[in-house]
Amino acid sequence: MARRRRRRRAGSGVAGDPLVARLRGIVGPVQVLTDAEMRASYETDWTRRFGAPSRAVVRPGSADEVASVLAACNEARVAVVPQGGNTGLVGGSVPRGGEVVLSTKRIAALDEMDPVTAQVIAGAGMTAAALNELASPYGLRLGVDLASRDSATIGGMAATNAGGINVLRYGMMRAQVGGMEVAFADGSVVSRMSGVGRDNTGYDLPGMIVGSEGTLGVVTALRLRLVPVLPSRAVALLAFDSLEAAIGVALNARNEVADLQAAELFFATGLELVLKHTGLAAPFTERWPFYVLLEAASRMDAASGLADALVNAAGVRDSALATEARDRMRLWAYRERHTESISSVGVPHKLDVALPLGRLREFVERVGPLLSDLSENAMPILFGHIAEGNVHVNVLGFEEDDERPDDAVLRLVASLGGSISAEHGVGVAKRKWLELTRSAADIAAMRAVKDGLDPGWIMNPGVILQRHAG
Ligand code: FAD
Ligand code: 2HG
Ligand code: ZN
Repeated sequence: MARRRRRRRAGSGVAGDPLVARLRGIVGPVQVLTDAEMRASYETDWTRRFGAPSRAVVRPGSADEVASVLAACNEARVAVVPQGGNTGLVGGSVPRGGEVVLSTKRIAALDEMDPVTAQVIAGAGMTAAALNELASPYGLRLGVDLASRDSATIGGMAATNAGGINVLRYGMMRAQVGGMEVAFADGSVVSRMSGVGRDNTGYDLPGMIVGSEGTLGVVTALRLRLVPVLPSRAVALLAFDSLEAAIGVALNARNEVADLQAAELFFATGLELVLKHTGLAAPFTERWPFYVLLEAASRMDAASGLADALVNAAGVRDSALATEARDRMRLWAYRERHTESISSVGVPHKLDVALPLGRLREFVERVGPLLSDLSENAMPILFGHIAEGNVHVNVLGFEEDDERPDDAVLRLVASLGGSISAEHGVGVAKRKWLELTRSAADIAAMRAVKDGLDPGWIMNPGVILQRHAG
């Protein structure tokens, strides 16, 4: 399943490829990339674990062009991999070999900004950071925030139902989507963009496209609900020597800090890698095994609510509180720079899982020994969004193709009643383990949807589902 990138020579056979000629006719010759060097960045994923050569990379500039590209590929029965910012972490945004990559990067225009309803309409290829920059003069921003904000597109975030750091306050991407335009494999385009507050006319197609990871259609535009930019922000970093205390304080904060918008957990192993990679000074004079980061935001004085709630928090061994932007960013860096720091030392197996809150501690305590039993080189690094029990288990020390760590961790998660796919998606990385938490009837229903909307299985085949089971 996981594969090392094997590059072949540029555009072999492309000169006479009738599909490539047709795609050039649709989007213009410059927007169809066949040269290996030009295609390279579209063919390897962020983790460096997934990717293979594509047939071509096509960069349409409008929904109509997307629809025509899909219709052409459908007729030719050539698979299409939709791609936004290519920051996905489960191998769903890059080819497995020979597909057409459909990049949405050129479909990134702002269509409408409505400060009265606090909604925006924009092209699917707009990045989260660009959207926030456009919304900021109106005192608004996207309710989902994540460390990949500069590259991740709103289309990709909808396609993966992205979560990030503010889910406990604003929900995941599905909660932000107020309307959607989507192109299907047969070249049809469905637009549900009215923004009417109550509309239950039939099936919720946009709701189903959210989280479908490019397997049902290509999102071309979105109407998104925005949230206010809250000017007063405070971040607390807390150190613990007991996991139970760390989890307890973080979960209590959800009830006790009215303006809480983030609650994150990380561990000494991850912090050490971050310090080494970034050169940041350690947050405290002493090293502690467990760290919780809390952020509150409000119109006025977020700090006092946070500080009051923490005054009697049990088991806190050291703490830092920051209100100025530079200080807040420094505390956040200890948490947000985990992903790049891990990547700087190897290619990890990334297992984005969620546990029922009551089983979180048991999971954290069992997962390390479980991996050590598999290999003495196992190096698990855990961190995540603790309010929803979302743990990012990154495992170093195993070959890329060795599925044992994935299998062991996902089985443990399932046995504890958790989810094997919390916010990054299933992609190709976890497809094999779908049955752990989805029944045969459930998978059959998903297949029926896939068969109905994409009968030729050209939309990102192999992501979430394999055409022929197994
Ligand atoms: P891509 O990576 O290009 O694609 C992801 C999937 O969506 C693929 O299956 C692709 O086929 C499909 N897709 C993309 N665009 C479309 C479209 N327009 N229509 C249909 N399908 C499409 N994720 C989180 O949820 N929370 C986090 O906190 C978080 N933090 C991250 C931090 C870092 C440093 C990195 C590198 C990644 C992080 N991610 C996080 C993962 C990633 O950023 C998200 O999954 C993001 O939503 C992907 O957006 P993208 O535009 O890069 O999509
Ligand atoms: C985060 O929360 C992202 O920082 C990335 O979801 C997680 O690298 C990871 O495993
Ligand atoms: Zn995350």
